[in-house]
Order: sequence, then C-alpha cells, then structure tokens
Amino acid sequence: MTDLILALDVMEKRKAITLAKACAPHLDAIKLGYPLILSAGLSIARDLRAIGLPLIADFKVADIPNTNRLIAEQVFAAGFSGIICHGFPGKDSVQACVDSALRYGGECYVVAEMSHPGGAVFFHGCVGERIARLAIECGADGIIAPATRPVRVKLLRSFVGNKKILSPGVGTQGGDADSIAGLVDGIIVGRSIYDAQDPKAAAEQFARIRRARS
Ligand code: NUP
Repeated sequence: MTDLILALDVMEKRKAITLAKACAPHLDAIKLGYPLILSAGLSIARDLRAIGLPLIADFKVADIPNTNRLIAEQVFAAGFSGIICHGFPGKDSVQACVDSALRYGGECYVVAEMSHPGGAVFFHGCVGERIARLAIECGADGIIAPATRPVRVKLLRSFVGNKKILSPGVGTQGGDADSIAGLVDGIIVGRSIYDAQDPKAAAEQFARIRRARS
C-alpha cells in the first residue's frame, strides 16, 4: 500500500489544524516543516497528535552529529514519530539521527535526491545512489526521492530494497501521483491539497493511490 502524506506547509495554527482534521480520513501521515513550526511553534505537534496520525518532522537536519542528535531529541520528545535528515553531512551525522529515532521508537528518513529543478545540480553523478546506500548502512527507515524523476526513483529502489521511499514533488511540482505511486511507499503532497478549493476532496482524490502497492 502506498501512503498519502500531507505536507502541511500552511502558516497559521488554526488553519493547519482545521485542514489536517478535514483531510485526516484520507491520510496516513502528516509532514510538518519549518514554515508551520516556525510560525506556530513546536507545540503544534501536540495539537496535531490528537488527530491520531503519525507526524514527520521535515527539518532536513544537516549538522554535526552532536547537533543532529540534539535536534532529533527535541523532535521526538515533542511527539513526532519520524524525522527527515540530509545525507550529505556524512555517515556520523545521519547515524546520530537514526540512533535518536531508535531511542524514541521513531523513524528516520534520509534525503537521497531532491525534487525541484535545482535539485539535480549537485545531486547527480551517483550522489543519490551513494546517499541511499549510506542511509541503509546507518539503519535508516528509508529515503526521500523525487516524484518529479520517476526514473531516478526506480534506480534508487535498487539501492534500498524494501526500505521505504517517500516521494515529494507530486502535483504542483509536476510529479504525477499515478506514475510514482507504484514505485514508492508514500507520496508527499502539499500545495495540491492545502491550496485546493476543497482540500478534503483533493486529499480524497490523491488517496486513490493508497491502493497502488500491495
Ligand atoms: O526533495 C524534496 N522536495 C520537497 O518538495 C524534499 C522535500 N522534503 N520536499 C518537501 O515536500 C517540501 O519542503 C514540501 O514540504 C513538500 C512538497 O510540497 P508541495 O510541492 O507538494 O507543495
């Protein structure tokens, strides 16, 4: 089964909670990042937890191991069940996030390659493959790979086996939900849901991909 993950990048606490509640029946997880957390505060995790869906912190953590550990601990202690980190700072930095996730019974995902046009500028020449391999070596739960480049996702799958691939870039960024859903474990959708005239209906539409993998 392919999960539908809402990227909740709205800037207002009440709007975020209303949106999340409305879309919840069609979602498998909610991803929060800097936009919402910087505007509403980390405590929004507590409010969203009440909805009953897993929360993923998209902080793309990319620091030295000790700082990564401190960040990850704050994230998990706040009630998140997953964290996203970058792979380019190296194995020890990724390991710090994975170890923190393990201590809290949470999950850690490593960005292997990014979805936007500029994402290919430095993530090329086997960088994505190397990061995917590193993620597996560290015991991460999976990688983030671009829905905008299904060919790359297919290739990265061969490096991660049955670990998870979560894929942003669907909808507004140009990625096609139906083309990517069968290749990944979860699609991450933001604007195409929360900016839709009827976000709940949009979530329901995307939720058809939840049957894409068995
Ligand atoms: O490579 C990435 N691309 C990407 O869009 C890695 C990400 N974590 N994201 C995030 O996914 C991005 O920060 C945003 O929260 C979400 C996609 O949102 P949207 O383009 O569907 O609005």
